[in-house]
Amino acid sequence: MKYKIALVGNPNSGKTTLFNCLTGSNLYVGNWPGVTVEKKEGDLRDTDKEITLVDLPGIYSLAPYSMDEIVSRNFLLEERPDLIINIIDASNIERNLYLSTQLMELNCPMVGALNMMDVVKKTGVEIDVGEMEKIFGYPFIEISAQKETGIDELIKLVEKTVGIKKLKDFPEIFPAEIRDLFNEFDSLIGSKYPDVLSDYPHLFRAIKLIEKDEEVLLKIHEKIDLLKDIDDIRKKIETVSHHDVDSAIADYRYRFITEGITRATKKTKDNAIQFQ
Ligand code: BGO
Repeated sequence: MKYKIALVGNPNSGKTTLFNCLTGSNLYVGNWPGVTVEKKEGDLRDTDKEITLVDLPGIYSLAPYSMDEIVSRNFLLEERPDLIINIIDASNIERNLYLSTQLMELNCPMVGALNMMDVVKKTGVEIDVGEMEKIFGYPFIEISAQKETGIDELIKLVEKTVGIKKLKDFPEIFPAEIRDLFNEFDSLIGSKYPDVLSDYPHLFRAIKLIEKDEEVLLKIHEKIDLLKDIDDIRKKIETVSHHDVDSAIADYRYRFITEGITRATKKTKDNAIQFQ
């Protein structure tokens, strides 16, 4: 069995450094089809399994505003990797976990590599990875790609996790009344527009339609009824959240992250620097 896994993370999270640590020989460098964005693939080292690691362009979110975001998200949606390694700059953990909350909606098994732990430890902050797993629903490993610590443990975790068919249920990021609206909208899409993005993960599809994501709208532009249904659900979300839809969705994600990080981290020194 051959596995294809993806390395996904924010720009400057240490992705290139980690990619080099994780891969041995057999590196393939090319371009993503149709664009001048570099594509790197390599075999995961020190494993008996056949695992190819694909380095996706660094991104802050799965919004389609840059070519890097479009390339990364199309790969995740169309190629469906067997596993995502989500690299997180742990010295900037809240901002990096924003992308993670979106990756969690892709129905793909995931492991979290908390990078820059050498920097974090110096600030006197400890991260409880067991607690992180309980809160976020996928396992985490502390690493320093630059100092090459935690890499063997990460490879073992990837080996153990890849190929697992039964996904853990990722936690609920949104409050119940918002989830109910997403579900109501998802049912409506399923019954009224069964051909619309039918191969997309459901929650991702619902949220991207509700956000009027540009790439998604391009695919449904002729469906005037659907656009009206999207406007209706947007109004309901605005009524419940008292915010415009985009801010509401982003706020819920950040609230979930902030609460999670408060539970999973502690300061061990008085002069510990606050996480951003
Ligand atoms: C420079 N710890 C520390 N301390 N730094 C790390 C770690 C880590 O675990 N991992 C990566 N870095 P990329 P993207 C640099 O290049 O892999 C550093 O964008 C410098 N360069 O060394 O490129 C890494 O692929 C001069 O830093 O990230 C790199 O995701 C001075 O984080 C930077 C200081 O890593 C980004 C740093 C000329």
